Amino acid sequence: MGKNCLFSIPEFLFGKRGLALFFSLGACWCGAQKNPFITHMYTADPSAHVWSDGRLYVYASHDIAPPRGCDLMDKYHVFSTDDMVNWVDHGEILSSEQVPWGRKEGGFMWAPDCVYKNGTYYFYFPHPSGTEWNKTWKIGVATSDKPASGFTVQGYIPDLEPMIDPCVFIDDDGQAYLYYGGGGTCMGGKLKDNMMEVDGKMQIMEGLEDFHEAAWVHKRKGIYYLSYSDNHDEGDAHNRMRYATSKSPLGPWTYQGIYMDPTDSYTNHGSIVKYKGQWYAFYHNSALSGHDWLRSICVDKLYYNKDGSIRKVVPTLDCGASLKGKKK
Ligand code: FUB
Repeated sequence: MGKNCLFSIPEFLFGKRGLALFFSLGACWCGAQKNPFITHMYTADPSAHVWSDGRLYVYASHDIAPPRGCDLMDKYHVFSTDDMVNWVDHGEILSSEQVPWGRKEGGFMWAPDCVYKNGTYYFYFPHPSGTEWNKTWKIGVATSDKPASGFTVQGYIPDLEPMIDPCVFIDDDGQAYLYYGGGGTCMGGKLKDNMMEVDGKMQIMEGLEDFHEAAWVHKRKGIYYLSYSDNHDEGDAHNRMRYATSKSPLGPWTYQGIYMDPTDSYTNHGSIVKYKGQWYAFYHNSALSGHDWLRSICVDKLYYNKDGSIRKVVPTLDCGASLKGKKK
């Protein structure tokens, strides 16, 4: 990662109605990748995907100041790039006000994911349906024919246990799989072709060690990788990122180890994606705010060993972002 970058440059701003909202963000004068790569707002839980237009898109949740844990997070933004340096903020794609079945108090739009299938982008988001948020989580589904606008809520995936952090992975044969979890349990199952219902039963993902949340599945050389955050909680150092592998998308999984040590943030949440021949690990930290619940999305290169194991990702910081005194 390049160092000594001084500026983010907003390049284009268009009116809202009918026109796109573009900010070219994070373009350093030195032309290098930087962390955090979004600095005009607080962001968390990056789900990264490469779509057929050749751009890499990141679907993130949005921390809002002043923070109250993760209660007030009520909207999502999408960011994209074609060079890992210049990022476009496509604006808000969904808020809790647009969820007909959502809790009346709003908030709690937590870690989302998005997949593309047969001309439609499916955006999956955890959101409670009741005031008692912890017992009423649903996995909502919104769709659009565009990757970063026009999303309409279609409903939620029925008959799921109330847990969070959906990840949808589509295998080479076109079969889609849903993963989600919380409270120490990660579950996975097949999705029907409509992408809104589970085909059969969700099953516990066996073989993970110390699962907390933030499941993410990717495939490399025929091996499935399930990555997630753990329950580590010591002093100021919190969630680590771990992973397990399998020859099957639903396990059983073989635990492999930690691929990222804690950042300065209480939580971590990652996605792993290949772009233009390079693998990347997305995650978040609290570098801009020094506050656990005002997080910022980051990315660093990820490398595999010859045996397919993941080398520890070393988080980088630059462009003037500084770690401030820790606030909870
Ligand atoms: O951002 C809200 C929650 O914090 C996410 O759903 C978890 O993965 C953790 O990052």
